[in-house]
Amino acid sequence: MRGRIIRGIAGFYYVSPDPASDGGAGEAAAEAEIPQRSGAMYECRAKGIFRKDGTKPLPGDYVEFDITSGEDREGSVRKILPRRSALIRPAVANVDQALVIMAAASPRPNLNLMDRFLVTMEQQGVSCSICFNKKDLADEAVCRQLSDSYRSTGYPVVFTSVMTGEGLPELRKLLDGRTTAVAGPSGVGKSSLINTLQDGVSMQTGEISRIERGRHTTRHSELICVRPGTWIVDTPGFSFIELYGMEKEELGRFFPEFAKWEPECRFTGCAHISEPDCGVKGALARGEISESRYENYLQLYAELKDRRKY
Ligand SMILES: Nc1nc2c(ncn2[C@@H]2O[C@H](COP(=O)(O)OP(=O)(O)O)[C@@H](O)[C@H]2O)c(=O)[nH]1
Ligand SMILES: [Mg+2]
Ligand SMILES: [Zn+2]
Repeated sequence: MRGRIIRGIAGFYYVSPDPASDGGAGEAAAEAEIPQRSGAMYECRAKGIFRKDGTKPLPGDYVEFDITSGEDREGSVRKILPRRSALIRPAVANVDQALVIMAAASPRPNLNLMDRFLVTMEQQGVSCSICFNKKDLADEAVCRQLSDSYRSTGYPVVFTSVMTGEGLPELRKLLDGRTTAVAGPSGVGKSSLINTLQDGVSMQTGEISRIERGRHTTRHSELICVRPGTWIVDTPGFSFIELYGMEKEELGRFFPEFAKWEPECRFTGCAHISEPDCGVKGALARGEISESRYENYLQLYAELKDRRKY
């Protein structure tokens, strides 16, 4: 059997079987199958091989597994299929993109946290989109400002409201056919959004899922199948992100809107802080790079500079 690990907890892996590998079920049956229903999930142990060769199954992994008890829906993961990608923070395999969610209002958007997240994803080579939720609670002017702040970054930005349904079709299109790691601080509407995005099955996630989700969402990532082929990774909410594994000199690379202007910097390796004839600062002065992005760059740069070297 083939399937996808949707969650790993304390040595157990919950595997959603690929309907196409399920005893010759046809295309139509595959489409009809709702993979996250608890009835269709297998609780698996991993075979000892993984411990020996040092690989550990991750949520998001496509695997081959053996059914050890069909009745109890138990199995054993035999093989991890080749990974397209693996995120380290959060630890998830086969993610196509990340979506960072903030509320446009209540709680007020924390753009510093947003930029930390975006930098971390750039560092890991994952493309990002931005969602400002609770549009119904925010002033037009605030939304325009948020949108302006990220225009030059190239990140897709969507404004949504679970309340009015605004922006949801656009968000769906962004997620369609891909595996998206969703992140954001708590209270911004992540759970509400994920629930409304599911094709009317949010209330059918089933016993195991319902019980364990409540208990574990804060510490474990979990894949949710929105539609066949479209997955959302609900990741633990965060309130602070520290940058790891980068030098201050690299930081500028993780602000994609800087690249266009760096050729205009007089000095190669320009940090875009106090150097004369800096293309990035020129773009900032003309409003082609947003002030909040640049300020967050300065803050992160200072943080990396002050970090104790070990
Ligand atoms: N007005 C408004 N409230 C929302 C919206 N989305 C979520 N909420 C509310 O915000 C609160 C937090 O939502 P929740 O989904 O639990 O956020 P999470 O912590 O990010 O998962 C709940 O009371 C939701 O009903 C929205 O678009 N508009
Ligand atoms: Mg939540
Ligand atoms: Zn410069």
